[in-house]
Amino acid sequence: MKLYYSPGACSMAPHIVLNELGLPYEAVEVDLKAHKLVKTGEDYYRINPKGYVPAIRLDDGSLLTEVAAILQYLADRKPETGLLAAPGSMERYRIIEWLTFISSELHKGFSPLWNPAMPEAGKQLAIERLKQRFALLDQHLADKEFLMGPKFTVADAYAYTILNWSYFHKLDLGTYKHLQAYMKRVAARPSVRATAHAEKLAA
Ligand SMILES: N[C@@H](CCC(=O)N[C@@H](CS)C(=O)NCC(=O)O)C(=O)O
Repeated sequence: MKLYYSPGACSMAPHIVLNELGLPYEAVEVDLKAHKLVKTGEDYYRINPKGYVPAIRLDDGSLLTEVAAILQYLADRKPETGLLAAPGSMERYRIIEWLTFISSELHKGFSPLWNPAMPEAGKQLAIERLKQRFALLDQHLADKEFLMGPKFTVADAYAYTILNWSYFHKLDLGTYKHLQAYMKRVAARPSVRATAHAEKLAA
């Protein structure tokens, strides 16, 4: 299996999950400005017409895209790890509920902050909206170790990856004590440390 990624991008979520699962994979770095593979200069649009990461090349040669779909595919390779609940269970729908929230409310909520053409007022509106989501997460995590309770799941890999962008954009998580503690807890996991190291994000 191949994972197409860019350091610190949303592709970090499947990268963390691959390390959690201990599945064999090759990580292929994409230059997102040039839309080319860093090592070979190959045109990334020829690999993934969407042009964005993550994408995974499966052993049958097919390509799977979209973070939420990739995370579910990966976790289903090793159901015994509990990174995702059994198909048809209510727990699984709860995890999908989180994946959808993270994708549409957090991941895409950050988009205006990455856009250099976005006026400052637009960025401020996006920040206000994100802060509402942070407050909700903070409340949820007040009595939980992870989003689903005591167990780390694919939703945590995705949430951590996206919330990590707060530091880059200098959004202070200090007022969200439970969320801040959660970020530290997830960052300390061997899979997350290994991913940060592999993506050359670790100090
Ligand atoms: N809907 C996609 C969005 C992926 C996405 O936003 N990828 C960003 C990095 S976090 C990217 O590659 N942007 C570069 C581009 O769109 O050209 C998903 O959920 O996987």
